[in-house]
Amino acid sequence: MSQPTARHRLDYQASPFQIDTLHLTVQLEDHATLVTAESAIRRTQAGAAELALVGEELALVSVSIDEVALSADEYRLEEGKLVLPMDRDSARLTLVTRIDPANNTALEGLYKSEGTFCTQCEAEGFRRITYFLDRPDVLARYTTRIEADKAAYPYLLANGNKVDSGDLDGGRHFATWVDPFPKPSYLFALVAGDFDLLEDSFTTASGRDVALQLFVDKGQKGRGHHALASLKRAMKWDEERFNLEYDLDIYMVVAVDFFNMGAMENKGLNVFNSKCVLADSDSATDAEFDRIESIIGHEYFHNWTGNRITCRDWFQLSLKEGLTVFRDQEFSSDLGSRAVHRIEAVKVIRGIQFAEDAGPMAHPIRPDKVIEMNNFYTVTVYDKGAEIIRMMHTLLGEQGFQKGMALYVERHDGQAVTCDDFVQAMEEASGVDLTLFRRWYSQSGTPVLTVEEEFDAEAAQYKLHLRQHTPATADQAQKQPLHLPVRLELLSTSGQALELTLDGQPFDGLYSLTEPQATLTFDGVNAKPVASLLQEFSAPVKLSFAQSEAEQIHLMSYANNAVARWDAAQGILANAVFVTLEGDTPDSDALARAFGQILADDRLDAALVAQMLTLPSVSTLMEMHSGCDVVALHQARRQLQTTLGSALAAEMELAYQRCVAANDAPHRALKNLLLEFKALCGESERVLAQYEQASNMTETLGALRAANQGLLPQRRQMMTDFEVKWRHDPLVMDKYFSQLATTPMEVVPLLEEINRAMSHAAFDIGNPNRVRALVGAFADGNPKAFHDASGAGYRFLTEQLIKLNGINPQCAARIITPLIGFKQHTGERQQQMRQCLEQLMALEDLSKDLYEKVSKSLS
Ligand code: 7MF
Ligand code: ZN
Repeated sequence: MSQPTARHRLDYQASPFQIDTLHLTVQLEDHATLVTAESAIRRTQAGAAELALVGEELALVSVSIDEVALSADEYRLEEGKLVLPMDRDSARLTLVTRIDPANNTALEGLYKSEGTFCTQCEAEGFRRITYFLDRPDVLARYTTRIEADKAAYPYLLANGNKVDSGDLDGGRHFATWVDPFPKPSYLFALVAGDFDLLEDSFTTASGRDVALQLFVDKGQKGRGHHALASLKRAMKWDEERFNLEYDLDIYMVVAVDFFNMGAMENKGLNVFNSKCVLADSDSATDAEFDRIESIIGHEYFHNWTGNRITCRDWFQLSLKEGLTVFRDQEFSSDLGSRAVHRIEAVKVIRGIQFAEDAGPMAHPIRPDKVIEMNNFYTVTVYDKGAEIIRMMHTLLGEQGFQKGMALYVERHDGQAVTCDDFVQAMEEASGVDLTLFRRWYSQSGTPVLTVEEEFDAEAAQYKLHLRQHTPATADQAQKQPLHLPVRLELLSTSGQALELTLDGQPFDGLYSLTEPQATLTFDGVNAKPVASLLQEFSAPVKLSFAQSEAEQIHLMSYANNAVARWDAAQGILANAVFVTLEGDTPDSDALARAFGQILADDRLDAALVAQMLTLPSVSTLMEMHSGCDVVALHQARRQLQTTLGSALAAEMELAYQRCVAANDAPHRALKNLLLEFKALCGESERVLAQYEQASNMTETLGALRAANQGLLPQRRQMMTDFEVKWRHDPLVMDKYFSQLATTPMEVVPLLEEINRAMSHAAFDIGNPNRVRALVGAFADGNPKAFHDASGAGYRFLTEQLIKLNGINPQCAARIITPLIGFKQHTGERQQQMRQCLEQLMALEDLSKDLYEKVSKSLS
């Protein structure tokens, strides 16, 4: 096979032709689905005489232009392309292609999931349905006629409104759908199957009624109510906060079992991974309920930020994704705890995105060079992208930001645009200069903000010296200074926030750093204050600021901002882990006093207390001290948990009892965290009792996790009980698989158990949820076994990747992540990991998806 080639952002060229309408007829059959595509072609570039359409895995049946059939010597079929003569200003093109949905294990294009036909077209899956201008700047009006067996597929769905339906010969039937809004091909969707249907309706602010329909597997109706209620909340919120209203008469959501991603925002017809919609309290945790609400919101919010206004090219992906993640985060924060949601977002950036910046796949939120687009649906594009939007929100304020949004929507509705068009609208509407800010779109890497303080008691002056520096990344050697909004607060020794005067002006707490360095001079400061810097994580940077433990404890108690208090707690805990790693003992009395006070304070939000007491993840800690021994780090983290658990045993017991009494989601979060501390201290009776008395999945899973993490004697009995109860429910079995895969056992016996699980009736290597629950959780969530010095964990992952390469390359490319970051590990491990990567590199049929990641990591 020829080596895959990269595409470059700067090579963008407008399409010489547009397609204004597309009439699709899809005659569904398992192995021989016929797709007839009639396009209205319009020439947009004088002199263009050939039309090049892209297509993959298609059998071409016939071609005609303006009703005249073309013979095979009148067109060219090249690798992935169909080139047609088109020396005319407009034409009707009719293509017939044949596809094989039942053998489509890649789950891109049209495929069969259990008994359901469904599609996934983002980013470049539409080209597996027909030859087309499969690029987001080609916007067409779609009409879709679906034909299928009526008994097996009573529901035939596509984008827009249903305009016709009826019976056909041979037990078949049809439905025709018209989508009035021009859209790019990646938003096309088609579903055919048999479902339980949940229905509701929503009246928009302007008084239009929208029919809401949720299609789920037969028997799953009871698990759909939360998603439908979430959808109505999302629709209302977008009207209130963003003044954006839904635009069609119907909004459909379909849950499917085989899906590569979480969900997809197809116009009027969202397709969801069933694990991201279905929930009841018996089978889903509180965290999953929250996640469903946010994903339902995310896909709904795309209707404006993504669908009505879309991306010009795929390098602009963050235009819709960064913005829509920002919007779903705000939705969750307005409806629930703002501090806890902010903390969750910060953890993703520090634990996952910083690692991506430090690894071989580093890229700016607007990438410059792509081999396989599917590899760029990353935490950088999504979550760092959302941080970039959030910084604009910080700089412009809510009012300025909303003015910018209004201008963006008014100016670009119905268009395919660039990230720069968005920034331009924000800048014009608010009058805030974003010239320098734009660098966030083109520069990769994590800036380090180094701060030194200086206090002059005599002059009553306090100074902060700020310096920014971005280390080189794999993709970019040279870095420039960025525009960093730095939110800060100075606390007095008694814990009061100081009224600040900066350079003679009243200071509101937000400083814009635009230079490589700057000094902030605060006057009238009589005693050395304690600085709380980068409050709310006001910029996605690493902060380097030497503070004593006493100062951090001061912040943890007195900072006015809850995220800042959490951040101080995390700093204390991270230091204590590193002290333990060095073989020293942290001052457990001081820790116990500080955290004991938090545990005892029943006025605090229990979910926030849980966040404060959660030790930074191993990946977050690795990002703080790259190159350290990951297994030793994991052990040190464990040791500190045990130390805290025994030092605070009495306080934890009291808090646990309070949580039992309160019995709501925030208290369940804290209760499960406390149970894990107890398990690590060997309190096995308590764990078993919670398992046996559990009245919802949150409590059950909390107990199961505690038992497994603490390797308690009861763990096997509990796991077996769980398996017997849920063996016929694959979504719940995913929790079982993940618990097993993340158990901190020795690698050899663990891999035996994992291999046995792979032949469990509920396991299916063709289902991405199962693969992620078992193989992904092992590689990503079990540092002890995965990184075992023998290399057995790496070799197991490699075996699975070789299988998945031929089944579902996108799924393979997702779970390879822990392997390609090998350069952050110790020498011995690097050797073992490199060997595995070389073995993959030598595969004859290595997919583009894996090739891009493996080749980058080895170079
Ligand atoms: C919330 O972005 C945040 C991110 C692409 C598929 C959903 O709407 C999407 C799709 C991937 C990774 C993450 C998310 C999505 C996709 C996602 C979902 C909910 N356009 Br790949
Ligand atoms: Zn999205």
